[in-house]
Amino acid sequence: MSNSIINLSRFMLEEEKKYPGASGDFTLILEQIAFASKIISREINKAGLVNIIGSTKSHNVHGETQQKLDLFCNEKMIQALDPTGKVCAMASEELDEPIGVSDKSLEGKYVVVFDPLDGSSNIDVNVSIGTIFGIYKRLDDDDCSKSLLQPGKNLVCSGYVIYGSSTMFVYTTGNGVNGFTLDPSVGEFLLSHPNIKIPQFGKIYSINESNYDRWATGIKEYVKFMRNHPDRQYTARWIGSLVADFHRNMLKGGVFLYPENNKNRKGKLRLMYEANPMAFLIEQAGGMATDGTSRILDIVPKEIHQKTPLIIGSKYEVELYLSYREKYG
Ligand code: P6P
Repeated sequence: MSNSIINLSRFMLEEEKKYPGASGDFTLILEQIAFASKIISREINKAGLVNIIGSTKSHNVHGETQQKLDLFCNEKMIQALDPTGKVCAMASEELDEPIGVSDKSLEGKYVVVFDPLDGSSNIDVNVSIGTIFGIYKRLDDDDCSKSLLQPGKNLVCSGYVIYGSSTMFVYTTGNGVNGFTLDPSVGEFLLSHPNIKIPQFGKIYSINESNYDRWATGIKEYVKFMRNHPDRQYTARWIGSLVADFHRNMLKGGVFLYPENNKNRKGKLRLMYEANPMAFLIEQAGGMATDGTSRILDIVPKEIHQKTPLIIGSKYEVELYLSYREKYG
């Protein structure tokens, strides 16, 4: 591929050529997610100026107050995907049940899971937030919604969009991780971070230490060790937006932890549209993702909104966590 400026569309077409039998359906889905993210980026970047900031009166399935932008972003993702006729089912953090698709989509060969706007509590204070998505092939089953409950190892694509100092589209189809930065002047995502690899050792650990007293002993001992590692100087960073903490750690090296605690016994993050897509990305970038006992991508889901502990990042720090849980519980 020449070293000229590569936009996302061209990159996707080059990728598609590697699959001679490709119908273009998958590329269209990905293009539409990128399109929706541009609309979302535009709204987020002016959220402070229009009456779109603030909470609605409604709550999602987890009982969390839905911000106006949450619902806007959810709607844009659905509007972008449904008309393609290539997606036969969708699941979103913002809706209790899988999203019914229009009749013509019933023949769609793919299903999509997404968190349309992760980190909502940061919207009103202008901190980075993101969209997370995963794409599966439809299983040979008439009931398309069953295809939404696949383990993460079946993902054919996952990615996120981070709405921060710039808007970036980062995704994998199993051939490495590539990052594209939005140039708003032309409305194009341009390849800015080719073939992202996470350092094997990090300098950052990300965990909400206000949960310290609710943790099992192994987690406490691990965090105490990270504070005073004999060989490595770590710093703590916690933005409170998974996409932002994850993105920084993937580029700089480090570990993000949201383990179980005695208030959130299954952890807080959702398996299908948060942990799995990030786990696919981090493994493609050379890192690891676990729930403390199993590889995240191996977990067989039981329901679309189920939660999981998530420890994800550089191999050294994740393996060290596993050793502490094995030793201390
Ligand atoms: P806490 C945002 O609500 C989120 O789902 C993730 O994006 C973030 O990492 C986590 O929850 C923050 O949780 O308990 O620190 O507010």
